[in-house]
Amino acid sequence: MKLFSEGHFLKGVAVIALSGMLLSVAGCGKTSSPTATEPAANQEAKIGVISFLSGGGAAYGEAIKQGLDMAKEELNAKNKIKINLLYEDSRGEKTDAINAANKLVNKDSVVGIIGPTLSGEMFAVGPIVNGAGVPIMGTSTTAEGITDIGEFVFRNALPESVAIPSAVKKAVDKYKLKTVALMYSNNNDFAVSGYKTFEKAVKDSGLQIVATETFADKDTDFSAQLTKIASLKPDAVMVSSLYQEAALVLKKARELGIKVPFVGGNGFNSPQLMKIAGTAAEGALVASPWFPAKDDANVKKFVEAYKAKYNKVPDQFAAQAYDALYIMSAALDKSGSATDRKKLRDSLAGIKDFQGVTGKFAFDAQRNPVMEATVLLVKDGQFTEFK
Ligand code: 1QQ
Repeated sequence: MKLFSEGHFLKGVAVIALSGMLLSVAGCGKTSSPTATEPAANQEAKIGVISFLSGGGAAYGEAIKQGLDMAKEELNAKNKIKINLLYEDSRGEKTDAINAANKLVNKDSVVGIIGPTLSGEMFAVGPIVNGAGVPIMGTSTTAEGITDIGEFVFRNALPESVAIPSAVKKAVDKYKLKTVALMYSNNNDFAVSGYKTFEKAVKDSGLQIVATETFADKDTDFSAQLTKIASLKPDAVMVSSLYQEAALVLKKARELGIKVPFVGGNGFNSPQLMKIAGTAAEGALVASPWFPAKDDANVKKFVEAYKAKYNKVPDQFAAQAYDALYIMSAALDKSGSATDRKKLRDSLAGIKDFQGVTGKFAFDAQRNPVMEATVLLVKDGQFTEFK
């Protein structure tokens, strides 16, 4: 099934061997002419979206929906295959995500699925959707092992295995860290995976871990864990959780006099972190492929259009979702069909040269993104580039 091995891809041999299959598209409006069968005009592609649209992490899902809706409008104004997005709210719950996936696959007969939002949800629905032969692409699922679920599973979310080590390295270099405390939510698959990545990254950097403290999703009281951490005086604290818990951890930590830098995982990448934590979020670090102030024409155009439509700056989740629909649409066009799931899968797997708002993008042989992270620092309530 694989189009070519990772070795080939890394050596760049594939670029020559498969140049006929390459696809070059640009976010904000430009797609190359399809190289396969020219799609008939006005076919409709039904794409299911499973998203965290209500409950404690709904800001992630809302951003994702806004990014997708904006991309859909732009794409439908010019492309032959028209996209219809069928939204299902999973509330961040595995059982709801499974029900949504079954409905989209069996009842709505979607050609592909975008989502779900959380890695834990993807671990629950991925095997079902993959087994049904429906391509599914996570735009925010960053845990280890997501695409190992199967060959129909893709993601354009930057994996924590790439993001976390780059944030840790920058923090270590800049702040000359020697000791750290780790904290994570132990009933969230993404957070547990991120914790393991943090642990490896800090050990690789030669740091000493003075404490490892856990909590659960929806917890609101972190005083016991943070009182212990305060007494151990680490040089930094690393937190793997969604924004709600992360923001409350930051608030409590500052209250207890813990002034050191906090390094977060992908859960930190929502403006909700600053909204809930206020000034307690100052100094938090996180790696992301998205930086809205980037000096890049595509990024500027997207940020302006998004601001005009939604009256706010797009966050990472909006940007990755926006790119994801462009990637899906380019793959649909290239497959020449609005309904053939297998053709869409194979076409997606061939995306190698996509220029999106989150940068230059390709799927590697394991259907993970090849893209770069920027380390961001919360300063004056904004994500700024950490230099
Ligand atoms: C995951 C994540 C979350 C932060 C998405 C909202 O990265 O679950 O994988």
